[in-house]
Amino acid sequence: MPPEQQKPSPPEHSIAIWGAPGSGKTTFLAALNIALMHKKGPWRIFGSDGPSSDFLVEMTTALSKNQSFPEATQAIGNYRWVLSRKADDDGPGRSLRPKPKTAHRIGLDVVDAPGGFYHAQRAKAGPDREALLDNLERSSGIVYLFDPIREFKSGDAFDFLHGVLTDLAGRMLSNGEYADDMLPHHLAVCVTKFDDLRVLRTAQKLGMLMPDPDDQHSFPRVDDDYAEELFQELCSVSSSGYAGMVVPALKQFFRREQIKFFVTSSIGFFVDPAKGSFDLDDPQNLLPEAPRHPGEPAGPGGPPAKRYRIRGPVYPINVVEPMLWLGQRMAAQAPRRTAGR
Ligand SMILES: Nc1nc2c(ncn2[C@@H]2O[C@H](COP(=O)(O)OP(=O)(O)OP(=O)(O)O)[C@@H](O)[C@H]2O)c(=O)[nH]1
Ligand SMILES: [Mg+2]
Repeated sequence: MPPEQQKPSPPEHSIAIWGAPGSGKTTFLAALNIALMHKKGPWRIFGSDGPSSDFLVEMTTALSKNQSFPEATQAIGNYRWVLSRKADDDGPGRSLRPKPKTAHRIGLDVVDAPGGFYHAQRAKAGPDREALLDNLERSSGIVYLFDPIREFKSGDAFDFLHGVLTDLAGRMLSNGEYADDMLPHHLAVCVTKFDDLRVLRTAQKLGMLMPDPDDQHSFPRVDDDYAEELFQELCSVSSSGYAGMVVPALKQFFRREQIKFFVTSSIGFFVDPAKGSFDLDDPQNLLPEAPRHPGEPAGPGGPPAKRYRIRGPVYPINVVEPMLWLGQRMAAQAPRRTAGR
């Protein structure tokens, strides 16, 4: 490659994915590549090393060709990716030696941990709790996933938030480095599983559904401006009643102007391949899967007892947007000094 075309590696911005077990963290990451391809926009993603590339390839295949969800995560996974924006194509230049076009890159170092590690009780979180906190401290962006379906059944989102949040605040704020005593991260708060009928119908009842003008299937989506309101509404069906404390807890420690809400689905809605269209009366894109053996139990804090397969092609909704928002915000910010770097 001629020297003028060589690009230095972009600075990496660490992003942690935070959420209860089964809230959809790994599926969200798995859907990223597919989401970017569907968008046909200028952004692409590729791995900076072999294992990070492998994850993108394997997960894209699992979600699309095999129509299967990832297994519950067992150990902290670290993926180094580059989000790259193609240089604008401004047509043939007049110069005989046109300047090579330069892509815009955002380096991401993404950490995905088993949801159980976030449990408020250290004994339940296990020995990797410190490693999890190290990762959160090093990250400048966090994707926080709230799963309304789990909340409806188990009502424990707050349990998987407040212990780690308090520990993180203790680690990062106690030495007075931040004058406002607020955590410096950018935080993308994502309501997951928007495709689930209970979430979709709630949004519909509240008059929040609008077709996405940018997609050929006119899938409904909830505008980011209403995402926080939908989150609050879904909290009211929490089986423990504690979900209402999730957003106040986040706002206690993260700066309001650095939080953005999104309503997301990693698998999106079902499109009948024969008709090629979306039907609001038959939107679900997952099917229950038979147990692998009779009486198969749920693991401790692990995946739901009932397993699902994906029904048709995956059309992720609002999966790229939180990552790009974080990536762009972090790239615009001066790098933060962090302990342990
Ligand atoms: N309806 C719907 N279900 C989803 C979606 N994403 C994930 N799921 C369901 O949630 C389950 C758990 O998803 P994972 O991505 O493994 O969740 P996780 O947060 O990584 O779980 P741990 O690794 O155990 O912490 C999947 O097996 C699916 O049943 C989605 O976009 N829509
Ligand atoms: Mg996982």
